[in-house]
Amino acid sequence: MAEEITVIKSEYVTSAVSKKTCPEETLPEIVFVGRSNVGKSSLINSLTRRKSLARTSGTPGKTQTINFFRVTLKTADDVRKEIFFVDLPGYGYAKTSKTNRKLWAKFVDEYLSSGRDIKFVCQLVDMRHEPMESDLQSFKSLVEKNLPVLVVATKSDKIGKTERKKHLDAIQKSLNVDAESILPYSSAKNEGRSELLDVVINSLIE
Ligand SMILES: Nc1nc2c(ncn2[C@@H]2O[C@H](COP(=O)(O)OP(=O)(O)O)[C@@H](O)[C@H]2O)c(=O)[nH]1
Ligand SMILES: [Mg+2]
Repeated sequence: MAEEITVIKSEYVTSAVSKKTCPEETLPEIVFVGRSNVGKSSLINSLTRRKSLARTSGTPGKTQTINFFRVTLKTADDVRKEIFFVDLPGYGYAKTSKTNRKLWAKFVDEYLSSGRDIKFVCQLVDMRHEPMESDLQSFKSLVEKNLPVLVVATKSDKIGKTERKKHLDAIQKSLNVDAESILPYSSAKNEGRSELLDVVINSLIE
């Protein structure tokens, strides 16, 4: 393990607004989902070591498209792999209307069920708080679709070392997953980056 994975290229491909506007190209896909403002765009920027590949914002609820990024990884033994990172629109934005919420669910559901080569989904939750009802719903619907899910606990830099275990335990309990299925991540400090890239590479091999 602890293989050195490097991201040698990353580029924005497209923003899809329907199943039809997703890229025709097939590549293995790693998907990121979570509440607005949980840190999805920051995570993609951290993984690719790009400052603003995915736009980040202090104002939640902006991204209502499925954004595709083509990423080239290189393993320690110089094997190159192309994949898509897929940034789903954030859910749980309080100011969004019911109609919008339904449209979101339909669109995301369609994408997740359309038979694309999804290797796994990162369900992001804010490490500072217990998962909210919308997080539980999202997680449950991924599991129901038989998609492998990795829970990524974001903004880990905002939690003191002594408080970490308590917060991770609460998330674990609430989602009813093993401790190994939760990865603490800090985009600010790149904590969890090499671990997540390892999971990505392993998902391509299996
Ligand atoms: N301290 C800290 N702030 C973060 C981290 N990740 C994201 N943020 C901040 O949280 C806000 C929302 O992040 P963003 O990536 O746009 O969230 P998104 O809506 O899920 O894409 C921004 O102000 C980020 O700077 C992190 O790991 N640590
Ligand atoms: Mg975003």
